[in-house]
Amino acid sequence: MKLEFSKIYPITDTSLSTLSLPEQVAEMAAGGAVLIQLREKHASARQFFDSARKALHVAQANGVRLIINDRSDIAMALNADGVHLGQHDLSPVHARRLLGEQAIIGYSTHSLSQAMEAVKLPIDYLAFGPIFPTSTKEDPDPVVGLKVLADVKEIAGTLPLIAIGGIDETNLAAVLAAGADSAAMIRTILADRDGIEQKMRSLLSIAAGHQVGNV
Ligand code: 3NM
Repeated sequence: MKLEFSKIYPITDTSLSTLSLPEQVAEMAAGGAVLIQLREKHASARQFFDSARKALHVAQANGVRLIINDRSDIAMALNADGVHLGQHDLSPVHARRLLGEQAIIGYSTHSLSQAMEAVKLPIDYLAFGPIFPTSTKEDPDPVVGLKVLADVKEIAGTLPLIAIGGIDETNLAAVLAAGADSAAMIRTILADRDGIEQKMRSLLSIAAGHQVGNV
């Protein structure tokens, strides 16, 4: 499989951290991240491209794969590892056409019906959320909860399932127990400017302690 998932999928955010994108990537990589998503909702395309290019150098120097949020064009121009698409972005079919077979394409879904449609698309992982309330995303979809996450696991089958939205140390084990292959997180990881590396390590160790059927 072209995509090896860690149980923790960190996402950058320059509105929640005073660190730059390359600095956030460096900290996340130091803490053990293997796949990082660059999410930048307010920068212009050119600003995002410039900081993403620096972040990609940091990621490559650390053997980490980098996914660009929303922007297939920026992912393509940078030759990044892939793109993460929302329901209003270019569709996975067209992103695949642009980026090619090797690119990692992730896709956000927020309901059972969206998940059922998503599994027919040329994607490498399915994201589902928000599992819990989140203040990080502007205008989030309704909270879906752990029970529906478990239902989506059935729909996803062997397609990696990433849970997102309000996940932290207190609920991570329950999210993995419900069937998520990985938990994507923003605020929990970035909250303490000086503690990103340490937070990554502690989340990875909580995730490593989790065993299916033993929660
Ligand atoms: N997407 P935090 S929830 C970016 O439901 C994003 O698809 C969501 O941030 C979805 O870990 C969300 O700080 C925000 O809650 C996740």
